[in-house]
Amino acid sequence: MSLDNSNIETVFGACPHDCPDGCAMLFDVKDGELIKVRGNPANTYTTDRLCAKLNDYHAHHYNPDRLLYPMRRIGPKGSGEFERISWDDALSTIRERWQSIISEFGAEAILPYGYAGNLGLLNGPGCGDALFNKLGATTAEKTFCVSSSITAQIMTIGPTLGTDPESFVHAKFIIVWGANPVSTHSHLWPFILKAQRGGAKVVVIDPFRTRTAARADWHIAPRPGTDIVLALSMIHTLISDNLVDHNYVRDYCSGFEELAESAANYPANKAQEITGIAAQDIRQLAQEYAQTQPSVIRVGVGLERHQSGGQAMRAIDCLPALVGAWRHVGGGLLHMPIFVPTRQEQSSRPEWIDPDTRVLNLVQIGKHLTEELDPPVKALFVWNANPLVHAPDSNKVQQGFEREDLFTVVSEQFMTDTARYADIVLPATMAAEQNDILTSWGHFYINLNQKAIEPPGETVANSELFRRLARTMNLDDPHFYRSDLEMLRNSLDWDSPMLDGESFESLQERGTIRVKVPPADEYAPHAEGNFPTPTGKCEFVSSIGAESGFVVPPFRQMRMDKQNSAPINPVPIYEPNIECNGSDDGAYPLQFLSPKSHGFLNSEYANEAHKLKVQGEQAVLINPVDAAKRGIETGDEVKVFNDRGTLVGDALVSDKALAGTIVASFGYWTSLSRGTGVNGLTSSERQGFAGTPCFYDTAVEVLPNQD
Ligand SMILES: Nc1nc2c(c(=O)[nH]1)N[C@H]1C(S)=C(S)[C@@H](COP(=O)(O)OP(=O)(O)OC[C@H]3O[C@@H](n4cnc5c(=O)[nH]c(N)nc54)[C@H](O)[C@@H]3O)O[C@H]1N2
Ligand SMILES: Nc1nc2c(c(=O)[nH]1)N[C@H]1C(S)=C(S)[C@@H](COP(=O)(O)OP(=O)(O)OC[C@H]3O[C@@H](n4cnc5c(=O)[nH]c(N)nc54)[C@H](O)[C@@H]3O)O[C@H]1N2
Ligand SMILES: [Mo]
Repeated sequence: MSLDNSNIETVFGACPHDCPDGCAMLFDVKDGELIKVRGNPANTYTTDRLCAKLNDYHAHHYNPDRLLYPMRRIGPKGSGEFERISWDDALSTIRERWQSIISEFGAEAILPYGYAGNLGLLNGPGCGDALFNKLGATTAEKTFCVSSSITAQIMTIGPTLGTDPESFVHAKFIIVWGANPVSTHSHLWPFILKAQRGGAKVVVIDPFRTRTAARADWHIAPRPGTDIVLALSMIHTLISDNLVDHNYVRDYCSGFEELAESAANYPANKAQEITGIAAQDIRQLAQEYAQTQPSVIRVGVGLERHQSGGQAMRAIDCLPALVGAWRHVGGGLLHMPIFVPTRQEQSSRPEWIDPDTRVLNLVQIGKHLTEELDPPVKALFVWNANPLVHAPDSNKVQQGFEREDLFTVVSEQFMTDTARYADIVLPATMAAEQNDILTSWGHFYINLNQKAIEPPGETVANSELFRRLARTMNLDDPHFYRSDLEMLRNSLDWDSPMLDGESFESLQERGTIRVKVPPADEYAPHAEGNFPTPTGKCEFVSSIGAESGFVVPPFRQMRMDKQNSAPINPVPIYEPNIECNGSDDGAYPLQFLSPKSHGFLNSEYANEAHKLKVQGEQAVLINPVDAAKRGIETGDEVKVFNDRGTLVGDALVSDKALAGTIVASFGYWTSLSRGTGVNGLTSSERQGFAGTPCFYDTAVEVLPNQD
């Protein structure tokens, strides 16, 4: 902590949001008040700049709508009518209800619902799991995000950090594939821009002309869900045009023949029919990608939200090895450099789970709450999550939350759509009011977050929340009673070579540390193979995951039900979308995409007037061809609907949306909307491999709203 002459104390902060940028921050405090939040320039990736959402983050802490006290529901579920109660009252109610549910239905009738509203090692996704593991509650799978793409990566190139985002400046050909960094991880963009200004060609592959696509040298807009065909066709061109780095493939890869066979199904003409991209463009893309080294690919999560999204990732993961891009600094692929040495057992304790314990995937929460289950879910505990906005088929989710016999507790900062359905609401702190360590899923740094101000009202950090709950439930394992400091010290494996020379003390001193890999200007992690797969090779034919259909990523208690998951084809193959399969004669001829907004962070900030003003009301982007057919003009109020639900928004007629698709941003709250949020339309039925929901395989119709 440093003190300067203006009486401003500055401590280290770390952005807790679920975002690949994971910014290192500085909290400025004066007279006990957080007066400013800044980027910490010591982090050369996230720098002193914060994103549009966080640049007034101090004010977010003082939002008058924050929940400050425990509350009990007094009106009907969903009404938002609550009365203040004490923590003791809240905790004893929870104990009584849980105990009676356990004695009548068994502990599996309790379902924990924690997700990624906070990514900290103390307060993040897994932080409550140990308590529920100990109670014998149902185990929750959480496969909302990156589950299939990270599984694909582990199956192909292994749990590698991949290309350092800071070395993108050395690339000469950059493909941004199914990602929108200008909006969703804006600290990558300056590195791409620097490369572009130095002559690199930037290609964006996205059905929607995003802010990122608009800045690209070449925007390629495939039909959603067909990236696997595009990638396999590129591979076919690489092979037929003799652009493969055969020495690299011979020395460091396996399964070339099988991959070549799968790719041979998609010569450019055939791929054109499926993807909608001209055959000539597909060939040119493959040729330039191979011949312009270093070439690098940034993959996002957009393309995994389809039936063959995971397999598309597998095929894309093969590309840099095929052209030898890994040989170069700035070449290769960046997806999720999450493989820093955290000690997961500090939060969740998988060894406490009885192998027979029921596993439910939270993606299907609506189904679990409304259909018959044995035992039924009688108690839900929600933290770090807003399922009524983020989970698919949200009308069904709401129906489940309306159940009078369901005892729901929600720990929240705001009265979200979900909190409105709680029986008990517990108030949660924000970043500057708590301690944590943050790793990132977009860069190579670890950031310390120091408590800067006193928590308002009776808010508590998740770490303290679960201490209180453990005490309430009379659990005696010391795991539950560690102090924040003890947890902070132990949340990383300081003996790992990746943290060589660093310690908790050095993190406290500098606030941000880089894992011990060579500097970005020298780092070429797979110049000589060394892929952390079982064979040490880039596995075009995967040796893992194929049978069980899943790989447990080394973070988040994600996929558990080995038995219930479909086997994964070990060679990338194409499976067409199920709902949006190209026939446009049905009642719902359009494909509905609901990517991230520019102005919100998932559903966070969507309740703040000034953020809403910047982001704008829910817009519905529609291609001029589709708009003309329906007599829709920009500014018209339209309804987008299918059998599951109806979203109401303002039409924006634009060729940014590919013909045949509708684009509406994710994040808006149903309680503040004219219809539902985007997930009123999506289905929870179909999941790609490793459980990823097919959010974007959603068929809809759009019409002027006359209701
Ligand atoms: N501003 C902002 N930033 C965020 C978030 C936010 O809500 N707002 N959320 C955070 C979170 S949780 C995440 S996971 C990341 C996600 O960040 P991104 O990886 O950028 O993910 P999305 O916006 O979901 O999708 C990216 C793009 O994929 C495109 N897409 C959809 N279908 C396909 C397809 O079939 N093929 C291809 N090639 N592209 C397709 C969409 O049109 C979209 O533009 O962003 C994080 N950062
Ligand atoms: N249609 C569609 N659906 C999507 C997506 C999409 O692109 N389209 N994206 C998906 C993706 S990638 C993701 S990651 C999920 C995101 O889903 P979530 O991770 O659930 O994200 P949010 O909806 O922002 O909800 C996080 C909640 O946690 C609360 N919170 C934050 N910090 C704390 C804390 O310290 N303690 C407690 N108790 N609460 C806290 C916030 O106030 C917020 O209400 O949504 C998924 N759903
Ligand atoms: Mo996400």
